[in-house]
Amino acid sequence: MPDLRIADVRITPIAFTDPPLLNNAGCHQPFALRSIIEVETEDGVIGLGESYGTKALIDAVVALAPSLRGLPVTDLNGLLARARAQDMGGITGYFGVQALLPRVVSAIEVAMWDALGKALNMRVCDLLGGQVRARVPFSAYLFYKFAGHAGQDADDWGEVLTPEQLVGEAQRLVDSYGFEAIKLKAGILEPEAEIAGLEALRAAFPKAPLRIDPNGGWTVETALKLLPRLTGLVEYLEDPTKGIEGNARVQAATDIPLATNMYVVADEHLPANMAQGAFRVILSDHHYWGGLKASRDLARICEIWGLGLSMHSNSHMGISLAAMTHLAAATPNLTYDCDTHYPWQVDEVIEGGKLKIEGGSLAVPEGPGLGVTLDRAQLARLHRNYLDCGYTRRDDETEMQKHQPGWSFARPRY
Ligand code: GKR
Ligand code: MG
Repeated sequence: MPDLRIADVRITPIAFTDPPLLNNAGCHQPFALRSIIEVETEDGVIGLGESYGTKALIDAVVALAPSLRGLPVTDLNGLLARARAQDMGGITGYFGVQALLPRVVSAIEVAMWDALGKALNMRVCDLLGGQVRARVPFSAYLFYKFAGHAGQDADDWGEVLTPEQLVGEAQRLVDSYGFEAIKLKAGILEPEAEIAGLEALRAAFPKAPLRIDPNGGWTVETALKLLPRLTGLVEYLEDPTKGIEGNARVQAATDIPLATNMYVVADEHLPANMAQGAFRVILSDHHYWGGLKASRDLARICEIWGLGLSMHSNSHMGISLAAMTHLAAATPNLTYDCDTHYPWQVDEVIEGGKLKIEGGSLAVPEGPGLGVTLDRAQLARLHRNYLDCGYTRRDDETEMQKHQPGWSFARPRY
């Protein structure tokens, strides 16, 4: 029997290049932050995890690490208890103040699963209950974007601000990865202009399931006004307005399912969501729901309550994609193609380079655990980026002001 006790937990912040993608909070910075977590067992098996690169999360993982020594990698309750014993508080992020605890637990929990799988020569999707699909479908994730970062040349995607440019971006993503569903990140332009973008996508891709996500950037009134144009156009409407109450008003006025990765993001939001009939689809994310086990539990809750289920994404590397894929492969009631920012990233931290999304889906990586291993040279390079760029958190608002002086964050905006 292998020695499954934790000998060491390490976290390495990294920064990788990111294009000037737009969203309701502003513009992506030239580098996106992330962290790579390693859980090493007494036998020297190393499990991998990937999480946010925000300094507050890194500090919390570093503070928790010593208390995890000696804990078996199977002891998820022990992990939770030790995390609860720390005073973690919250971090201010893209969705407002977010609890740190489930994020810290998740960062380490994924690496514990990977270590267990590698120690037992079993895949994480098998440990999570068994593989129910060979490949996991992902959607094309469209962003409006500037041609280049402030003061820099245009990147090879160029500017995307018009319906024609949007169709061009979609075509490139569909041609390169075979995506079927298409998601549009909205909440940037005037809402009518964004719906015109969606209509252009419909004309260009008559069969593609479409979604639009203004990140709570519309008022209830705006969302209600747009519903007739969205009906029959989108498979779901993602976070059209702010809060459970506001979205419940929108959901009451339409048969289009409302989806969220912003307002039902923790156990305590579920009762209010069900009582008020707000969101019908949960876009789960193991990075903040408390890990892979908690996400499997969430899937069961969605099944019981008749909620649809899919996956949210942020800018990420291959360890996160592998974890999302194992989780989705072991989740029977995945009802929509998952989101991923992955095509927007050129850097990679795993051996062998980028995982290959083909035909709109990704096969579960082969091999034990998550099926991925660290490329230490890339880890060192991306860690150097982190040190050099000097960022300690994501700041889309300041970045946007470099392109449009005087711009300020507003939610709702329209
Ligand atoms: O990367 O700009 C972005 C996205 O807006 C991201 O921050 C969101 O978390 O993908 C996200 C979403 O679906 O809301
Ligand atoms: Mg969203």
